Amino acid sequence: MMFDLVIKDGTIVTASDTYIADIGIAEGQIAALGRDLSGHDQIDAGGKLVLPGGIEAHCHIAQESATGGMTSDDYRSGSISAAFGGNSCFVPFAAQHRGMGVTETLDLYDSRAQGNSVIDYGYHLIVADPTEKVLTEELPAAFARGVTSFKVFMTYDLMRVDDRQFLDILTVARSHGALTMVHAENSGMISWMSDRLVAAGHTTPRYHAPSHPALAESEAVNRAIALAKLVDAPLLIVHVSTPEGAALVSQARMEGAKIFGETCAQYLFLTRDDLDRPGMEGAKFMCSPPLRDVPTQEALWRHLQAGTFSIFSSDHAPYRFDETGKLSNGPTATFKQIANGMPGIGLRLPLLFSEGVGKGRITLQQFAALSATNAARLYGLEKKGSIAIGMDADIAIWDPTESRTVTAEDQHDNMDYTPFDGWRVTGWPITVLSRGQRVIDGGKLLAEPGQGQYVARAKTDLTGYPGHRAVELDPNTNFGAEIAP
Ligand code: DUC
Ligand code: ZN
Ligand code: ZN
Repeated sequence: MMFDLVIKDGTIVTASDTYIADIGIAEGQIAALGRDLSGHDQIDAGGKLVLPGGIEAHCHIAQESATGGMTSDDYRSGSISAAFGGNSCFVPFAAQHRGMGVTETLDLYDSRAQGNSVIDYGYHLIVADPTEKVLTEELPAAFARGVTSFKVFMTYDLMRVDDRQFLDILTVARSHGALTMVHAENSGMISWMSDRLVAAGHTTPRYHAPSHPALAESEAVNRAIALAKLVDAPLLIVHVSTPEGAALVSQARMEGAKIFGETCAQYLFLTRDDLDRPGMEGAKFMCSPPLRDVPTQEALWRHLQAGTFSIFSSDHAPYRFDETGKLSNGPTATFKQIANGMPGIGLRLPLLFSEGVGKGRITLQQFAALSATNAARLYGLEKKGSIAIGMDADIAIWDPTESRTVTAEDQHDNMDYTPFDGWRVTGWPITVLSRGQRVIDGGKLLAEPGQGQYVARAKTDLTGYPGHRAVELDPNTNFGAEIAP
């Protein structure tokens, strides 16, 4: 048989195996794995690593904040930067703000994404206004259109839900098989600390770090896990930045609760000392939760190695270092008035490869799992995340020996800086295919905007998670009250 495309002689890496074989691709899918395959088109991958295309599962693209600030990347520039960084699919957020409907929100993001993305995409829905209509009609409708993960915030006055609303969302999500995601920080601790710091004249970017104490994260992670356990709902704690938060995730997983964890590149590679750069430079390193310290980095690496974190993301939240972004409240704004977030969608995988695989911290299998496979399973991307017959031909070919020095220009995004400027990385994705089409090859973008398609996602795979049933919700032990979801 003649395939449309054959990738020849590459070293195929999946979350379980490494082996040399050819890949035959037909109609956008992997049709054969073998030797001496022939195709109308061919890529010689001898000496290269052939991995599942990366899935960037936490990024903010064409998204307004609650106060109106727009990210600098849209679906065109964001997807291009993601593709240059080895990704063939991404799942940005669609943010409901108060007063907006969920269907209206998803329609808006459809209009932003359609015709623009060069790689396949879906959305996580941010729920900031869980009205009765949202809970009973619109979240089920979102699920039906393939949006199967909902994020809530425990902090930010204009976004946060209270514990009771959080329980309602967890319960609706659970009843449909959706995954709830949470930004877990204690709101009162942060606003109390922030106000005291500013009142005492401590307003520069470095004070963003003490304004978000580690205890604010661990308190909220503990509470979020308790809420999820009460109703036996799956929950992913996003952007975990502290050893204490990670330990709580690990403990809940040991108990069999349906708890998942995510950490992000910046918490492994940067520290709060980066916030203490001259003038307003530190603003480039402001994200929430904030950067911590070197012992924290080491602890988070150990949790990554041990499997506490299923997901490793960039949390690409791009705001330029100018009046459209970080400096929109002027050059002397307090840390409270500066947009939170930093770019990194094009560097998540090169950094993890170089610092993780290259320095012997993780195996190639762990790299494949963290780049794509785990996200595909957790977020219901059934045709993605592995190299196997019948899967979409979403593939990244890496040269493990190519060394590069990171520059902002090389990110192909709409940003004017990268927090990783000057980093030296070894290992680079040289070819990226999406459904068998070349998106990136030889350092060039070959895909047209709009080539990426919306992917309706399925349920989270919870096989192997026994869960936790609170005795108070069990009719056998609550005097027969049938109130469980
Ligand atoms: N949460 C995110 O997930 N990203 C950027 C800022 C934030 O609060
Ligand atoms: Zn968040
Ligand atoms: Zn984020």
